[in-house]
Amino acid sequence: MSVGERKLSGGRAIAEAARGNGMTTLFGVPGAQIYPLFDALYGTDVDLIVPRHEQAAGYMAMGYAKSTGRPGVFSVVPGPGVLNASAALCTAMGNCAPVVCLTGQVPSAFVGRGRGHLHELADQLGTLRSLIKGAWRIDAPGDAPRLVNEAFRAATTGRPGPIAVEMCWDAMAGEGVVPVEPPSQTPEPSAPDPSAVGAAARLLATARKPLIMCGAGAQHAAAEVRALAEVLQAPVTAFRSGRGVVPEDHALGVAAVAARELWNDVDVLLGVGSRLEMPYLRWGDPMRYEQRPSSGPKLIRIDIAPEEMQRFQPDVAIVADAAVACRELADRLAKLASPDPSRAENVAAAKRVAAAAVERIQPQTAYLRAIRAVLPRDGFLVPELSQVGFTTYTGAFPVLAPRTYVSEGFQGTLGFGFPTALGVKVANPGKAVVSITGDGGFMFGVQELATAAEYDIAVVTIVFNNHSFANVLRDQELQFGGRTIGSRLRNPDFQRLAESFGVAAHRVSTPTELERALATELGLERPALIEVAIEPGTETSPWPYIHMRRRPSEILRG
Ligand SMILES: Cc1ncc(C[n+]2csc(CCOP(=O)(O)OP(=O)(O)O)c2C)c(N)n1
Repeated sequence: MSVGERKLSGGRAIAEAARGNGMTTLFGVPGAQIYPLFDALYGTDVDLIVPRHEQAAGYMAMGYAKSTGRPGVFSVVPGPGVLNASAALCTAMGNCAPVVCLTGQVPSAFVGRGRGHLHELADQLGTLRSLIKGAWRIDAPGDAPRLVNEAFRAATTGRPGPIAVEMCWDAMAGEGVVPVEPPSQTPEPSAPDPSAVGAAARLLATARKPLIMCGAGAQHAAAEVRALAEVLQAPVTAFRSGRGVVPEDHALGVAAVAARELWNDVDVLLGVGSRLEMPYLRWGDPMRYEQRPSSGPKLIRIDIAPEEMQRFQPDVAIVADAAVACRELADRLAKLASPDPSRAENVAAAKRVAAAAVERIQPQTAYLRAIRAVLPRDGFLVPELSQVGFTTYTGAFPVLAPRTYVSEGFQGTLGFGFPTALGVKVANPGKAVVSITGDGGFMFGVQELATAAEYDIAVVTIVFNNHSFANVLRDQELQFGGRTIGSRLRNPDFQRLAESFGVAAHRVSTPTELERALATELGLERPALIEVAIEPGTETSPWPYIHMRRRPSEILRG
């Protein structure tokens, strides 16, 4: 062995390389093929959190990643472990979350033989590659530093996303000579094409009513987006993943309903790290695929992923990091821009319309206001597919800081919320974290009450219990002549259930009671569940204020 080389098991080589790349917490469920990886954590400074289902390991890693921008790492056994975590992996992919999955594989002699070895999948790498950003095998301990570095680099660069690495059972247990390799370095973002920046600046300089729409790709660029918005006096909006880049209580921060009120008059739309789902699918026709928007404002897009420019093809494409591109645009526009002086009043008026509109979505808006009243500005909210969760899309819950609204992304994965919130709290121990769920979605991950109690993860989970999959129930009542099927739920007693796990519990039935109980629990810093009793069928549909074909002011007029 030469200097610096050591003899290590495959599992230890992976663990050390992951630690070198910043892994301080591993979420995972052990099993035979990955024992050496878990053993390598014994006595180290890496915190191990073992959830009660592999899906939660994936969601916790996603919550960790989304709330910090740093990679979230989880480990599960191959085959069923990977498949149990696969909805979380798809969700992380849709959410552009830098997640690294460390898994095993059957013994090398059995790969591809179809012999039915423990946890065998016909093609685990192929399966994973069809779902996530990348997946590869580490054949020998000596390859681990390079290939684990590559996993962290790939997860975090370009458009972030999940990466999986697997190692065969014998290779992970066996020893090999492992070279010393420095951890991967984040490359400096490359400069955008100056001619594209110039073309965008020219369009924006003459725009009278520009709008900026952010996605996940803008979360690290809050200062730059805000500076650009102020130069242009352009309102900044987002649907889910880009919320909080400009706080929604800033004069230029507008959530979805206010943005829709402004939309018909927008002459230039600047998308920043966003798929632009809201204007073209939610406010347009979700069934019609358009490669190039056929109507609406001129479109400028800033995106790190060149392939994104082939989807909603823009008039000007800037393939670049959002922070770099926005800074360059703001510099150029500082002298060129001549914002419309009436824009500020225009935006304020749209916000007033939005406030009146969301007041109609009751009781959800009243409950969201109660949560906002006690959640600090930098506290996190993890919504969930539910009546109250959907209502957050409208702006009824203003998002006030980057990364503090951790949503499900386009997969719309019911059940993601509670376990994701646990990962957010692990990554942000000093911050308040609230998870809101329906009774249906909460039960997808109810077993994680044990994880919250065991590791003292002080998430406050608010379960809005309407004894139904309320959205499904409403759709069946409205669209299927009242033939409701499979949408009513008989639930456990949530208070007693939580208490049996050692989690504090409350039951409330008004927004004022919720505000009081939440304030108490946020002060106590302990895992807690608050059940909100909701009479089935009493929640106003939020959908008229999400899929808005018309201006909200027109919807309000009836
Ligand atoms: C993985 C997955 N399964 C099913 C759905 C379809 N779905 C969307 S919302 C919903 C009902 C959610 O019910 P609940 O969590 O009780 O919230 P509520 O709407 O009643 O407030 C269902 C079944 C989904 N989005 N994701």
